[in-house]
Amino acid sequence: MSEDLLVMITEGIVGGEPESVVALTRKALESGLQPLEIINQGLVVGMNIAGEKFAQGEFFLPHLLTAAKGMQAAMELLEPELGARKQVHEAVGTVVIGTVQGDIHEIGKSLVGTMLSANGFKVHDLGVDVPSEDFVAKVRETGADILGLSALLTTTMIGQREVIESLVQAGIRDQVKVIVGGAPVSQAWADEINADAYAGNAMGAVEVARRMLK
Ligand code: B1M
Repeated sequence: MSEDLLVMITEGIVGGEPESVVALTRKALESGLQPLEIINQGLVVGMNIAGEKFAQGEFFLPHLLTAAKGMQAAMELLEPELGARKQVHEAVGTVVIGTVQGDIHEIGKSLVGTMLSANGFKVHDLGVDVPSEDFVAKVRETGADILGLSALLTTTMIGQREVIESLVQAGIRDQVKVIVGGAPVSQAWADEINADAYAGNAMGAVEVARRMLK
């Protein structure tokens, strides 16, 4: 039954049916499935299939947009369940996060921000297509412990290096730990651009962030 629901959520994402994805997500929560199970085994599976179909020329941009719409609508239901809106009395640490300039992929970055926030971090989410100078300014303003840089395109990964260089130029590189992530990003890339860490997914980012602040 639960597995059927997850398959139906995946199909709803791929089929471009945001309303049905929301209804099924609600049903999945009511049936006792955990929010992270719904995300990783239902929604993300659908997003990956949509991405593969796009790469093969079977899907076009509007298909990706409706798939994203479905996932974002479902996330509105799931975020409160992840504890993101829980009152945190004493933040574990402060994080500035965003998707680098030229890149408008939002969902993965938002999921990372949500999971950090659910785990006690104070998160300042700058959104997508964020210029290097905005990251630098926000790190300065907030005195952030961690800067999270997301990039989903091979052509925008370079933006992560640019932000790190901007931190160096601003003289604040040693004041903040930089975590990089996103589908084309790897540990090797993180090493190459002198990031402090790479995380492959949202929970990985939480673990890395916790370890950094120990
Ligand atoms: Co785009 N897109 N897209 N897209 N899109 C990809 C990324 C692509 C792999 C699809 C494909 O061809 N198979 C491909 C990139 C190829 C490449 O460069 N290697 C691609 C392309 C080519 C493009 C355009 C260039 C298409 C075009 O215009 N011709 C264009 C670029 C626009 C731009 O940014 N300038 C484009 C546009 C779009 C939409 C706007 C239509 C839409 C985004 C809508 C939105 O976000 N509001 C979109 C979508 C939806 C996708 C796919 C299908 C799904 C992305 C997603 O949301 N996944 C994607 C294919 C895919 O990834 N399978 C694709 C779900 C999300 C939960 O996962 O974002 O990977 P993800 O995040 C994960 C991890 O990566 C990691 O944790 C997250 C949670 O586990 N992570 C971090 C992410 N950030 C992190 C930061 C961290 C740590 C971990 O620390 C700070």
